[in-house]
Amino acid sequence: MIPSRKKVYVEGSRPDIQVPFAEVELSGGEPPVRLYDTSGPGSDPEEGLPQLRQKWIEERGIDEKCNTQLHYAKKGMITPEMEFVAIREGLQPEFVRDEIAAGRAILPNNINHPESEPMIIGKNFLVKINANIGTSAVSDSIADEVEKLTWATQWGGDTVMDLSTGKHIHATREHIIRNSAVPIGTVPLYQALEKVNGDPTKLNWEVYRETIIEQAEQGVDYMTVHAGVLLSYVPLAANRVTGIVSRGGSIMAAWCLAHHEESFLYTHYRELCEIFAKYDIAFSLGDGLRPGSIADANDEAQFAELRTLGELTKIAWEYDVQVMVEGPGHVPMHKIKENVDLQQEICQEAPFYTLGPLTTDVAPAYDHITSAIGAAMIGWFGTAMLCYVTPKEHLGLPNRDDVKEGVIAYKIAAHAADLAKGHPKAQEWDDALSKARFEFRWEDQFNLSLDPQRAREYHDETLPAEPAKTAHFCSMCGPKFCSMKISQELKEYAAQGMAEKSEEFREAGGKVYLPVVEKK
Ligand code: IRN
Ligand code: FE2
Repeated sequence: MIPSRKKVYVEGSRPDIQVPFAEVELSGGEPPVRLYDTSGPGSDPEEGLPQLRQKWIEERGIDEKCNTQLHYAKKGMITPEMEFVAIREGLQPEFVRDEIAAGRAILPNNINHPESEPMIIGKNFLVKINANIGTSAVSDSIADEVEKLTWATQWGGDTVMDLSTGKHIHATREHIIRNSAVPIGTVPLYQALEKVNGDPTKLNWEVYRETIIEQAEQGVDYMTVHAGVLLSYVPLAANRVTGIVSRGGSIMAAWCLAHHEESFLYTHYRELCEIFAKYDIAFSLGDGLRPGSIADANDEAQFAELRTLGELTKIAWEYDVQVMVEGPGHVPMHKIKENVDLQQEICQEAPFYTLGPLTTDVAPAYDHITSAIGAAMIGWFGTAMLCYVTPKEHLGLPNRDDVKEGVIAYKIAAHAADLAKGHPKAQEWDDALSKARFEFRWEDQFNLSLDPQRAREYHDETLPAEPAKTAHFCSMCGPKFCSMKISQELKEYAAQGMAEKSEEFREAGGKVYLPVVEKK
């Protein structure tokens, strides 16, 4: 939890539905503001979190075949999980149920991850963000990854994907899941590849299936499955500037070419649906042929795969399995809208989950910015979740600072989209901060911001003294040129009667800027 915020809980229709919010206390008689809170209750990494949902899961009873929220929603049931997200989003439980039943939203939570606090991904809810973490062959420390999880959710990550490769994959994931109050996603293909010593041609359905079950048992909530990379699509990417940039996509393309066979993910897809239904794992249908450069955006390879993802979405629904669809990548601004519109049409409004997109290729080291621009746009157009990009994208594995930069950049994008979409709760937050700014309640302004710590630090860099926290100016314009100060005085004039005051104003020489009162 960000210091200066207090965790409060709102109780649902039963005492064990306790929905967390981050409350910001304000001065000047203003009511406190309650913000959506992803930080979780906090845990001892060795012990893990309490099992919040265990009772709800047991009460329903575990069915041999299907335990999904989609299944319950279709039957007209409002589960405690659905009520939880309704309170979280400030919406009616019946609306939540209906959106899930229609496939327009997913509530990802594996029955083996009872520690998770329910959340929802869908275009009619707050736009969510995902943060990727994970060890690689050149950097692996379990403690570091658990710490990154806590860090990413503290700053607002709604879900976290563990993309670990290299050693200790199983143990790293176990620690992450047991300590995670947010849904955890993975790309099981990465671990399957480790099991065949990194040679994609040695992969097969059996190894993949075994990996899926191993991760399902641990409690992975959603899995990226690159089942749309078909043998016949691989040549479509041959003439691209950057070919296939998706890790999963390139692994499957290599397998298809080596065997000259249809992808085993595609041919065994129905078996996957059966497994996912049992654990309530959601599909995140991978975009293995997403564009990896501005030049390749919206090309035939990308849209051919999207059509297959539409077909796979419908099959998942036959099994009552929840599904979202992954999207690009690198896309210039004028080609972004087409991506959402097509995905929504082809996949019958299943939630879209995109990686950025990056709106230009020329700013390595700043790709959290190039991509947050695209993310804000695509979120506004109806994308439900945005996968963050850190400043290290294309350059290296992100460290703790990069994770924070990425999360904050994406919180900005998601919130900007929420405002543009008119989400009722979004603007309350802006209004509270704007008012604090206008009234020079500096502490309130810091505390309400996405990154209170940095806001305060930047302010204090030039005006560290305590009185500056109530001063009616900052060092940007100084006391003489502060527009907010001047407008406040204009407001006072207005209150006193415009006509009289404008007379006074003219008499005083008509100067907009007020003289500085020199200290003696
Ligand atoms: C999201 C949307 N499109 C891709 N992503 C994420 O990118 C995906 O969920 C995963 O976390 C990451 C890497 O995927 P590839 O490169 O294996 O496709
Ligand atoms: Fe890229």
